[in-house]
Amino acid sequence: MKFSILLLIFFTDLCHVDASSDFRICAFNLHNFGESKSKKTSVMHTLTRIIARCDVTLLQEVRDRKERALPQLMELLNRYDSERRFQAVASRRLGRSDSYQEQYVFVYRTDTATVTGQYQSPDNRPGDVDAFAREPFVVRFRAPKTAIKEFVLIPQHTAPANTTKELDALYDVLQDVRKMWKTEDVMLLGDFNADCGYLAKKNREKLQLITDQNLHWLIADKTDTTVRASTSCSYDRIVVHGQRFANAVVPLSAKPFNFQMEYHLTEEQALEVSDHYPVEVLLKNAAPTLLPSCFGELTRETELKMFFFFFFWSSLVLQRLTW
Ligand SMILES: [Ca+2]
Ligand SMILES: [Ca+2]
Repeated sequence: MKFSILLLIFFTDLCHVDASSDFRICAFNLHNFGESKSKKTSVMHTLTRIIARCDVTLLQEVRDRKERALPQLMELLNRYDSERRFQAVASRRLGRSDSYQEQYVFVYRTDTATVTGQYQSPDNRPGDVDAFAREPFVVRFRAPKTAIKEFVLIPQHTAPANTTKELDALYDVLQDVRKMWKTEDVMLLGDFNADCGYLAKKNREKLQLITDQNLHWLIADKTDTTVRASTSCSYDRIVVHGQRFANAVVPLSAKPFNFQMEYHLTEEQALEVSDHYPVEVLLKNAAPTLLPSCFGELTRETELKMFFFFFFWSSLVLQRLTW
């Protein structure tokens, strides 16, 4: 009997219960990220440290006209921690004029997430054509170790002067995406400029993105997402759709990441990185599995059957051996 218990311990240890940390989703407005930032070693180092904390990071305000800054950032990320590999999926350059364009970029850890779909919102809804300055570049991720397994991220960096209109149109994009991919598990995230002078109180009450009870705003109003001590605005937001997704979120984990404080920077040094804090949220891990690394993904029922099968046979073998 002792031997069979040892054997059992051996198997459970070999196929260890995965105790990896929660899955972190981040959204960061990099404030004019391009060539000049990429030349500042300390800025690139801080960016690398911030992004390496996250399983998926939405980067906004990637300007990078010469397309060198982002590859450089990816190289630094992949050198930072040899255990973690990162890849990026980027939108095309978006904007109403040739002189000012931005890209949405999702950077993700290849061992915890894979891209299973992408969709550039065309911004051509009848009666509301060209609602967005930077129409959402929607990406679906599969993350098998999370409780939700697969989810869609809709990014948005609104044009401050047009916040209300763009947030209204964002609600329509959410409905389109739900229908197109037949999923309820959608998160909207980014610099919505949803505070201070850009979103009047009277307009909030009209926005379905705010009033719809199926939408959970995880970064509360009055949360300061700005680096400057002189401003306190809740511009950057994370919103999840549906109860299932809300239940998959670690309670109270959504917050800005104050990298200035965390990395002991002066306000001036922090502002060189960005005038925004990243915002982040944790997703719960999937229910622990008994034999994941040996047999891939199995149902709970199959796992239990296999578990007791090993236990039974190891006892039997032991009995034979000890006779
Ligand atoms: Ca547009
Ligand atoms: Ca502030």
